[in-house]
Amino acid sequence: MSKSLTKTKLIDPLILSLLQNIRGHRSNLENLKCLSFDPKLSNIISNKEGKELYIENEFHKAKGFRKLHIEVAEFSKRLKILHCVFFPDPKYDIPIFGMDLVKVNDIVSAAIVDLSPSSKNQNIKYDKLLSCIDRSVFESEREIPNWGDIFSENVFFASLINEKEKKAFLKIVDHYLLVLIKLSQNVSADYDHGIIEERINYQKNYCIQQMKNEKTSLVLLKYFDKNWVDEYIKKVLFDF
Ligand code: BLA
Repeated sequence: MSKSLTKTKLIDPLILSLLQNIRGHRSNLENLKCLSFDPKLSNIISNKEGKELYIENEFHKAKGFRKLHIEVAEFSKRLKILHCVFFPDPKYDIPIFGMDLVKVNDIVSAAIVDLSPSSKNQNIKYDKLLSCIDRSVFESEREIPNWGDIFSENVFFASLINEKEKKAFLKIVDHYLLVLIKLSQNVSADYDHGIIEERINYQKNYCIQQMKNEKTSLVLLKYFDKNWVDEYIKKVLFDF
């Protein structure tokens, strides 16, 4: 049996806490099912010296969500990543949950979480639930790059330096997920083609913009050839 990063002690404690939290919320979704995916993509391992690589992917769907993706990755034993996007089913008025945590050695250089708009006339009701979070403990909030116009006004993006900040980030992720799960439990499917089409286009645009983040591809290109990376980004991370 292959060794699993998330089932051994190898995993970073902050990433493990986030992962457990996300999985806990995911388990509250109605009609949760595994998505069938190429098994070659669920566990990607290389032990080449200096180029060690470990990627674990989980793919599910649920009522209101076409794809719930969690990825845990470790590159060359020093770069650790937790990536998660919950893509809503376009029939439902549910925002896109996205988070990314990038840890280089012991520093969390990037911690980002958002419930991003999935249409123009999004359920405005969730704005207030997010804007009330306390950001006062964070010393290094970061500026969203240009491609990040897909994120909501309540996107959170910072480097995490101390334990207090790491705990506070965990709480923010927990809160955003709680809001997401509640929203998804109170919403029913729409059948208006115009609305559904608009939501599809929003998800396309979300993916197109995420693909402009060269930092994702630059890491992968150190371990895989360009074709593989392009396919992985288009089909696994940001498909539409
Ligand atoms: C930044 N993403 C990064 C960085 C790396 C990765 C190395 C630079 C860290 C830094 O700026 O401090 C790499 N992220 C990856 C890789 C994967 C990954 C290899 O997920 C997966 C295999 N990125 C996302 C999602 C969001 C996101 C879902 O995948 C947000 C919801 C955001 N990542 C994001 C942002 C930055 C980033 C905003 C900073 C980019 C910048 O400042 O230029």
